[in-house]
Amino acid sequence: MAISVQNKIKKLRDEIQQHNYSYYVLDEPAIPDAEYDKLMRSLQKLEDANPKLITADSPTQRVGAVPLDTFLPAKHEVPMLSLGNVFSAEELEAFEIRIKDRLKRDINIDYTAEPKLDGLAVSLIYEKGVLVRGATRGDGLTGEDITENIRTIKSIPLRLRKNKKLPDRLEVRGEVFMPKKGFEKMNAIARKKGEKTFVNPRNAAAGSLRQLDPRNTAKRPLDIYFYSATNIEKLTKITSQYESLQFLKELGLKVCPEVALVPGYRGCLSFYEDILKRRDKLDYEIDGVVYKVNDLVLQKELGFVSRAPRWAVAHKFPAQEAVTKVNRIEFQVGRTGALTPVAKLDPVFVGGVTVSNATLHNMDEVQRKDVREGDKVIIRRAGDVIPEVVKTVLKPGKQRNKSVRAPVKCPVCDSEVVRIDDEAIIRCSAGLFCPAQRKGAIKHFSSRTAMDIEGLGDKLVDQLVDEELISSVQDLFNLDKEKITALERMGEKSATNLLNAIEKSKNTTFPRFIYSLGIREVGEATATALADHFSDLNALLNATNEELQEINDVGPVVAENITAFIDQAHNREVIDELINVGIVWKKKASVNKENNSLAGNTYVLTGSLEKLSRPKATEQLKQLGAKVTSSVSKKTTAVIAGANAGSKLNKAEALGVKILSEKDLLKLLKS
Ligand code: I6G
Repeated sequence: MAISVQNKIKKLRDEIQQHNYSYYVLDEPAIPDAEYDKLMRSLQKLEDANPKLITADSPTQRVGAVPLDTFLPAKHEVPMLSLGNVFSAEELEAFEIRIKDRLKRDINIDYTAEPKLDGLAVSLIYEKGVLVRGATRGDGLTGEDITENIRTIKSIPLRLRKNKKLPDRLEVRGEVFMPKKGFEKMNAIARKKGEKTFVNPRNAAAGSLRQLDPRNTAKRPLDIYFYSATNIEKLTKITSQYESLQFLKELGLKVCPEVALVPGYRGCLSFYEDILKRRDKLDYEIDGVVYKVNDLVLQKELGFVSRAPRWAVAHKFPAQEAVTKVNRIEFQVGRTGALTPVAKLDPVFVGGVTVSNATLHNMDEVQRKDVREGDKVIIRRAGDVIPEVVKTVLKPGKQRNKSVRAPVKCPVCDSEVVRIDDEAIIRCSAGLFCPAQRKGAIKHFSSRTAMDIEGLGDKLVDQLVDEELISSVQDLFNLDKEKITALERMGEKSATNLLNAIEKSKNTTFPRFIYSLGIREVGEATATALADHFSDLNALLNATNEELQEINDVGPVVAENITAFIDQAHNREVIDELINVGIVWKKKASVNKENNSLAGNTYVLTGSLEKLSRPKATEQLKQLGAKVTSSVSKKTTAVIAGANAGSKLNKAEALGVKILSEKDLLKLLKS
């Protein structure tokens, strides 16, 4: 019997919902995007032909076509409270002492720990598994009904997955945010169109959720992590916070993958330190960590104080923005000759360090933000990223200096400055004649991810170039020990160490060598792709533009950069000299023949390794034929976990993937 249209539609919806779950919650897409789009198109076609069968929870029905006049008030059945804050380890310890005092017993307390997202808190209500309302927090008692906008966020299920514990009515809470990558892409497009940009992802998320026309919200790259279900212990047999988060996941609601269960306030502190270190690598902005007593019975016993739970606290990161004065605007010349405007500031303490320089990126940014010498500005420091000027804060009527003009001569070598038509960047035209570009090229060449010359830091490169001991990368291999020893802050021992490190670097790999040449837009991944494609250096040096473009990672611009580089006689000479001084690497074919013992195995590295850096471990595993990836799945052979391993280790445990220590890794590499 032919299946009815109704059944076909149901089957397609179930299938799409299952793929959404795999993609958003498990982070393990089961099919390619094109296949998913095909399913969506089939469903859309069937619904177009049978409009009576359309239901509000169909995946085709995310975006309503009618703009609202206003947002209606949405009363919260259970108030959306705020969280208390702590700013130091001492305050956190005091938080735990308060809890134990209140409980009148000295027991070990476990906490859930999760990043505190810098987004917008929302409350969603599901009735019989179907999303019926989405609301903002508002004043905690009443928010705004933003159901239509919430429905457009693809990672929010319109219908929950079937579950025996699912109550008829369930309220869940979470934080809507805009991933950093999406934010940057959206701002880049707005900039290109001459439209207004958002200052930060939080403002962008808030602005996007407050669109009266849901079709606008649908265009914004919003996402969500859920962090609680209201009154869950009354409705289910769940007894802990951690279990409740697992329950949310079972229902198809996305939970931050970094969530961990940690013992005592000391466990909280190591979680905090680890996340703080990795903060910039996360694709979402966070401003701290939230800890919650894991045991729901203890939570109940602790209760609330002035609209905040006694059993939870936010441990905030140090401030990341500060106001200061721009004393001067200078132009720094980089490795590729690009002139970057840099604001020289009155030193200011921000994000845990004192900052006296902030980048203005390029002249377009200087003009757009209209930053002038003498202005008060907000500067922002996002972890290890170079601090940047966000915007000016001007006093009305205050006299200002003239606008900054782009220099016409290179501030380092006085050569002409050029601007390529469609680039925002201005460049010094002198190439390696310019000492700043020479220094940049040498710093790049010796960096950890390139030739990895230990001990040759930026300051020493500056010194060596300024003292005219070197003027190009190949000069590093002919350095004179006596001359190095005579440099300021150098001794015989440091000079010997440096020369040994330079000697050691001669044994390298083909990808590192390619990367170290500093060809524009050839990063580590492209260098590896080039090394995989070409049998040896000669093959690469004789490659045509067309052949280069056959490589996965190489588009027309990169291919053009590579051919322009290898066509220059000067660059050929440098490469010849580097080979002549003895730089070598193992040939690909012989590596495979010699030892390919890990072929077919896939490893994930997480946490910090003591004996080997992560890039080195990756390289050595690859040399033995293994694949090294960044995400854990059932297909992963083993996860190698160093100190402070976080979510990847948790995921490996959950999936039953083998876990190896650094010691195991070293054994594996030796064998
Ligand atoms: O504002 C919040 C952000 C994150 C929270 C919160 C949270 O948990 C991860 N949890 C609670 C209980 C509250 N606010 C009130």
